[in-house]
This record gives sequence, structure tokens and C-alpha cells, in this order.
Amino acid sequence: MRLNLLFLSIAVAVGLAVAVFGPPHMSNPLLTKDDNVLHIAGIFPIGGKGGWQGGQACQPAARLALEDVNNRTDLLPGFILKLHWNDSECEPGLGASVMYNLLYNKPQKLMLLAGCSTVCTTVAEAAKMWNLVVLCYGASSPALSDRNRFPTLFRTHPSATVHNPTRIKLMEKFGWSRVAILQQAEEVFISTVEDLEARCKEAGIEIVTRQSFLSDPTDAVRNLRRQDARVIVGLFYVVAARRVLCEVYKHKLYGKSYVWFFIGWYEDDWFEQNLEKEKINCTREQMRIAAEGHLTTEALMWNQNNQRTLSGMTSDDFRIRLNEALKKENYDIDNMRYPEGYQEAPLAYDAVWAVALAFNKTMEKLDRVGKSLKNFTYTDKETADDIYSAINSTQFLGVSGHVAFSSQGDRIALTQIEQMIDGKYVLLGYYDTQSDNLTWNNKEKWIGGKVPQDRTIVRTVLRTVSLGLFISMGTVSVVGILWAIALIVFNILHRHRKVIETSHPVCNTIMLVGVCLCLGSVFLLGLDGRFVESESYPAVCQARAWILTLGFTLGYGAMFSKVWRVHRLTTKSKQDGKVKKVEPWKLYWMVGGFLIVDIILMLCWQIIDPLQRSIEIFPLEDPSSTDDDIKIRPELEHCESHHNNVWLGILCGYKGLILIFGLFLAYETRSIKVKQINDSRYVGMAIYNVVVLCLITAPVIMVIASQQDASFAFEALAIIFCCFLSMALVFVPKIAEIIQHPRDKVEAKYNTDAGVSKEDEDRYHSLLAENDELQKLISAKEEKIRILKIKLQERESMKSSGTDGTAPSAAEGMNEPICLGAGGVRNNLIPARTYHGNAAGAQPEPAGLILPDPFTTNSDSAIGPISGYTRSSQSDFEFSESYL
Ligand code: ABU
Repeated sequence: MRLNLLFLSIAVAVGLAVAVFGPPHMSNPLLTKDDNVLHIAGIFPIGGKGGWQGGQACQPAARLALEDVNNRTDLLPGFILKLHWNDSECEPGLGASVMYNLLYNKPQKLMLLAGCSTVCTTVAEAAKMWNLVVLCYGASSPALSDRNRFPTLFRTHPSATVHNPTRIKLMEKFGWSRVAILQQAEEVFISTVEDLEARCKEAGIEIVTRQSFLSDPTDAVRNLRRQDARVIVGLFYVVAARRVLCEVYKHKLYGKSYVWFFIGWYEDDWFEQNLEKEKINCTREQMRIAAEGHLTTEALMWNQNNQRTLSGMTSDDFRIRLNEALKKENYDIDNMRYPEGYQEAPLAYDAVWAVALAFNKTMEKLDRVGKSLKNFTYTDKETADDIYSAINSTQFLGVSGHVAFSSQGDRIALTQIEQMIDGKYVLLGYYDTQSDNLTWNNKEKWIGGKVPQDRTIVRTVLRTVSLGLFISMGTVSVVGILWAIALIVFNILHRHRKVIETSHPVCNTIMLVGVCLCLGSVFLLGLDGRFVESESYPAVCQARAWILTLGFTLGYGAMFSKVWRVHRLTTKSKQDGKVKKVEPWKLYWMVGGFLIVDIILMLCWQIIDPLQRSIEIFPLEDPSSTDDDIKIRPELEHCESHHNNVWLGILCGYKGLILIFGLFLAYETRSIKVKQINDSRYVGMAIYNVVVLCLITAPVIMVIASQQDASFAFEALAIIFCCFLSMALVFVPKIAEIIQHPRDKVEAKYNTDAGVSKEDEDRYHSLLAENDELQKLISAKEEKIRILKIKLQERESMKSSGTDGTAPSAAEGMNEPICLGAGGVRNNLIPARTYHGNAAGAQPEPAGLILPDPFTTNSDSAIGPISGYTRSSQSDFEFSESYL
């Protein structure tokens, strides 16, 4: 059934082929007597547009062989060999058509010669039906080594798999362990690649990609580039090879970074031929550039030793004869323009000799049983088996080397390695697969002067904080820490001075310890892979988190507790109407409370989900200072835990609340000066500063986290700025006060926080003088009033004495309450004049003026003594210029 279908499908092709090519050519038209002629069929690929058109040289070579065989009297005595052939164009359909034409047309053929893998595959698969032995002179497909599928096939052409051990050997020699494959979608190449893959796997060579194409290699070549393929094994026929090479040029897959392995049986100038005819879109020069440096592997097809062969010729003799024959067919051999198949011509020549020898042997055997080869028919399995056995055992020294067939019908051969150097193939060496012997001439030449790499070398570069930045920030931090330590000493030494004592020196010391820790954390923030091993990095992460958190809590917490107490004092006093005393332990408790919360949170974080070293990988970059094929992969270390956002959210949320609340308290108490905490206004300013910087820095750092220098600089500067400003705001006035007023008495007269100046002092004295004047005036007025009252009483008593004649005593009048309204004052209880802070030149308010309650009124609008407090210099709260 299968055979019938095959016949049917090919019958059309047969007719077509005959119509196109006419009857099969006769190799020797002089031979007319048919009785002593042994006919063989030949299929030669010659005029096709793709594939291997090796018949161009192989057919003349076979013709030479026929001449030589037929001239030998000791071979096929009494018989001559006659070849009937036609062109298959390396097309399997046409090849089958040619085969049927040859087989079904008289005379009876005894054997079939064929070339080109695709055609051989077709004819060898069908030939067994006619009990015909097929001898392929030009078929490299490894698939043909399948004895079940091709039971009657022999070939003088080595299998393409002989290249693979050679390729592997070269890859190992040059240290390439990552290769790519580009193949034409033909069985010959598919089966070669399968064999290559298996061998690569065995040798530990990675096949990074395998691209195939039917006729247009554009996409496949582009994919090779995408995959960063550097060592590429290309398997395709020569027409496709030209297209590939043009794409290689266009996609810049040539030069010092790339190595191509091509098949070695293309002609020497294959990349320059037929460019216009095949519409190749590259110039000769471009093709030459792209082809430079490629390697080829090929089985040896010419006898290397130049020994005299069975035919009596050396391979050089054969070359001369073949060249002559080709010249007669108008090939420009003198200018080294060889036809396709020139390399394989010895194989075709030796194939004919192998046939002759096999027939000779078979004839001898048949003679012994009274049979003749002449009587062979397609159903004569017995004779076919004899022919098979004869060719299977045939061995001789041919022009292609030692001809022998393996059990799979394969030719055993050496391989040669060549490289295109300056547009010419240079022989690099030979490889004998059997003995694993590589003979190397050391003639290889690489474009970049060194062996290309099989991949882009990716160098991992850890991005670290620049040393200059780290040192400068570290230096400033050290200065800050020293300054903080000096302030601690100053604070302790002067703890009994009023200015320090009323600012709660222990709180100040706590704040300064916090400052030291925060400044110390600047060093830890800059400690990265430059200084620390990756194994130690998690410890640095933990230390950063702990030190910054505790430092912040101590520094900010101490300041927060002060404004908190001021706020409590003012609100409580207002409610109670009593002066409250500040108890220091309450301040310490607040800081301690914050610390406890911090420690609990940090412990939970560290125990449940500790901070680890994580790596952020950046896109590959080109190195700036090397010609090597290197890419840089920048990496950046981060401290992260699995649920980093959750932990940061909790910690930042808690700290954020304290910050915002501190901001609120600082705002609320901005105009209040409390004797018990004399520096609360400056502390409030420091809190403003810390809050603003924290609120800006935290989100910015998250955004620029991938820029190590920027984020370190931003973070370090924020810490440094907060610490320095806080220290300056809290301590500079104290230092100035102690320097200006070395004695406690003078100093006690002024609140350091008020920042009393000479002008203020003068104004104070003038106000005191004015107050005295007014007191005198009031005394005079009161005296006048008293007299008037006495007079009034006298007048009233006179009026009443008009009735009883008695007058009330002055003492009686004196016992009456003196009522001058709400603004009334006693002459010895004059309120100190206050003035509006924003308008230093504003007129003093008259004494006795009713003033609004300062706790509920903005300091800008309400300034004055508080009911229950006598002189400003003795009051517990003062309201002065707002620092907002
Ligand atoms: N050396 C030519 C091989 C041709 C082919 O296998 O088709």
C-alpha cells in the first residue's frame, strides 16, 4: 500500500522530470554492445537553487572513475560499467522521480549512486523495495546510519557526526563551555544537532540556545544576539550559509567577541559567490568581514599521504585530471573558482571504484554457482545480498583515503580543522576521533588577539558609599560626639548653677547621650561591603537599628519630656490656680517609658524577623576603562527583614506620633517661660527642627534608597544637623550666660531663656523709675481723695448735725472699703509694667488696666501680670515674644 502510494506520487514527477531533462544521460555512448555492460544508476545534484549541488564536480569525477575502471582488464573482466544518471537538484521529490525513471527504464540497473542527504534519504528508503544497494558519495546525514531504515545503504561520505567530536575537542581546547546552535530545518542537520547535543551534555558544555530556520535566518540570528551567544555552531547548506552570514554582518555577530563553526565542505570562496543571483543583501566586503575568523570542521576527503592508490593515481594526480575535466566543462579552475562538490569529488570517484570492486567480487561468487550479474532483477534478493556482502567487505586505498564501511555503512575518517584568516582558509590541524588525537599547527589567529570568550563576563560590583563622603561625615560626627561629651562635662561641672539647675541637667545629659548615639550611628550607616564581610553585615544592620532608635529616643525623648512638663505645668496651674513644682523623676520616667517601648519593639523585631543583608541588583552596565568583553552588574546592600514594611510601619508610626505630639506641645508652649524649666522655649525650637527634618528625611530616604551616596549623605546630614542644632539651642545660651555672669546672683536675676540684653536692662530700670513716679502720683491723688472724702464726710455730718450737731470722725471714714472698680490698686501693690514683645516701642499700658487671661490668649495680644502674681521678676510664668 505504502509502495503503491509512493509509485503514484512519484509517477507524476517522473513524467515531469523526463519532459524537462529528457532521457537519462549515457556515460559512454561508444559502448553499444549491451551483453557485457553492467548498468548502474546515478543521481547527481547539479542545477538546484538550494541544498548541496555537489554533482557539479562529483559527476565528472565519477565519469573519470568509470573510464579508469573500464580501462582495467583485471577488473570486471569481459564487462564494462555504464552509468545512467540525471540531476536531482538536491530536491527529494525530483530525486525520487529521477530514481524511478532510471529504475523503470531499461536496462536493468545493478546499483544506485546518489548524492545530497535529502535525496539519498528518499532513494535509500525506497531502494530496498527493488533489492537495490544504494551507494551515496555525497550524503552526510547521520540519519542515514540507521540500518533498519536504510538496510541497503552505503556511503563513501562520512557522517556529519564525525564533526561533533572535533567540535567538542575544540571547545574544550579553547575553554568554551557555553555554545549556541543555528541550523537549517533539514533532517541532515537536525540529526547532526541531536548528536551534538548529546555529546555536549556528556562534556558538560551548555547549549544556550538552538535556533532553526527554513529559508530565512533573520529571526534566528536575531535571537542568537538576544541570548548573548558567542560560540555558535552553524549547520546549513551553502546557500543558506550566505544568508546567515549576511544576517551575521547586519546583527554584528562577528569580530573579536564571536566564534562561528561552519561546515567545512563549502567551497573556499563560498561567501562571495552568487550574492546577486541569490539576492543577498550584503556586499562582498561585508561578507568577507563577517566570515573572518570562523572555524570549519570537515572529514578528510582527499588522501593526505599522496600515496599511490588503487587506481594507480595519487590524490594530486587525481586533482590534475579532475581539474582538466572541469576546465572542459568551462569551470574557471585556474582562478581557483571550483564548482560545488569539488571537495567531495574523490568520494564520488572512489564510490565508482567501490562499486566495481564489489561487482568484481560478486561476479566471482556468482560464477562459482553458474550465475551472472547480468541476470540480476529487482526481485533477485539472493544476488542483491551478494552485492551487499561484497560492498560491505570492500576495502581499498582510494583518492579519498582508506575506503572501508562500518556496520552502519558509514565511512571512517579523520577530520580537519580550518580557520578563515585574511579571507583564506588556513589548516589548523587534524583530529582522529578513534584515537582521540588532535594534531595542532598553532596557526589560529583571533581578531582581538586573544581567544574569544563564550559569554559576556559579568563582574559583580558592590556599590559602596564613597570613601570621601564617609570620611567627611564621619569626621563631622566625631566632632559632634566630642562636642556632646564636652557639653556633658560642662553640664555636670555647672549643675549647681541656677541656669543649669533649672534646665534639669540630668535631662540635658540624657539628651547629649542620645546625640552621641545618633552621631555614632552615622558610622554604622556608612559601614558597607567595603569594610564589612557579607556574613557580618546583618550584625551591622541590627546595630544601626538599635543605636539610631535608642539615640533618637534619648535625645528627642529628653527634649519631649521638657515641653511635656511645661505644658502640664501651665495647664495644671491654670486649673488649680497654684504654682506647681517640677519633679525631675517625672521627666526621667517619660524618657524611660519611651526607652522601654523601643526595647520591646526592637527585641520583637530582632527575634521574630531579624534584619538581614539583602541585595538589590541593577541592570548591566558597560565598564568605563576596559576593552574586554565585560559587563558590570552593580549590586547594593540593604538591611531588610521578611516583613520589613510591617516593622518599619510600626516603628515609624510610633515615632511619628511622638514627633507630631512633640511638635504640638512645642507649639502650645511656644510663648511660655517657666522658671522650673528655663530652656523650654529653646527645646521647643529644637523639637521643631527635629520633627521637620525627620518628616522630610524619612520619605526622601525611601525614595533614594537605591543611590547609596545620596541616601547616606541625606541621612547623615539630617542626623548631624538635628544633633548640632539641638545642642546649640539648648547649650549655647547656658554657656553664654555662664561666661557673661560668672556669679550666680546676677545670673539669677535673669531668666537665661529671656536672653536679657543691655537695652532690656535699661528699659527695665526706666520702667522701675517710671513706676516710682506713678506711685508718687497715685499717693498724691489718694491723699487728695482722702482729704476730699474727709471733707465730704464732714459736710454730711454738718448736714446731719444741722439736726444733731455731731460730725463723724476721720477714723470712721477710713474704715470704709475703698472701691475704685476692678482696676483699682493699692498704692503699695503696683503691677509691673509689661510691654508688647513685638512692639518694643509700644507705650506702657496704664496701671490698673484689666488684662485678658494670658493662658487663653495669644501672647501677641495678651501680655500682663497674672492674677495672684505680683512682680514679673517673681512670677512663675512669663509670656514674651513668640519664637514662631
Ligand atoms: N558534503 C556534502 C554533504 C551534502 C549532504 O549531506 O547533503
